[in-house]
Amino acid sequence: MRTITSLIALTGLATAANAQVNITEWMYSGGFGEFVEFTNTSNAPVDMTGWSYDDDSRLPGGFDLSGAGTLQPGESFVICEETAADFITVWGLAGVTVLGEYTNNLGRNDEINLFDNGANLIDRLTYGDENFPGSIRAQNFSGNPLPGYEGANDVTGWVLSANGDTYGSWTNSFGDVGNPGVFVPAPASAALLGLGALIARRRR
Ligand SMILES: [Ca+2]
Ligand SMILES: [Ca+2]
Ligand SMILES: [Ca+2]
Repeated sequence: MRTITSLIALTGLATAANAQVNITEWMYSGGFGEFVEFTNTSNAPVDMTGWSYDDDSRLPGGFDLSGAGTLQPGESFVICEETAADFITVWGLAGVTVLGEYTNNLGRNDEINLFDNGANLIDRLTYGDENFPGSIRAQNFSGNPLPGYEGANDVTGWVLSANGDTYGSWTNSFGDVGNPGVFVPAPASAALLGLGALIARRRR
């Protein structure tokens, strides 16, 4: 029995160590509320049972992400403040897991925290155009990471969605622009463009 328990513990550890789920998109305010997207950026499935999210504290357990089930490599899911059914309708989604009606509130300057089933912090994005001058304000247009910025907690490497961009963004029925439920990493050239914009801003 002890051996079995140890084996399970070991397996759990191995899973957590290999688990790589990242914050890949967020909108703190829009015509249709707010949302956050998470993506399995590893090459192995990740069971989200026991994982959680919070943007009001740095403590695990704020909002349960177990409902996301097992995420296949490259698969994304979304959490939002509206009902999941309404979110799916408004954005015209198909085959995307949406966990709705969370009671947190993303503000203009805030922090997204992702915890695994062992209460370990897996990813964090601290953002805000007021706290980080020159960074994006993800209002009505969601934010997306430039290549290499997933998991870096550096919002200066995030860019706003634009209709038809390389992230696959579109406009929902409330006029919000984003790409919830799919994560298409930007081409490496986008990093150069982003860097150019940063340099231009610093020169000004
Ligand atoms: Ca908050
Ligand atoms: Ca909000
Ligand atoms: Ca996305």
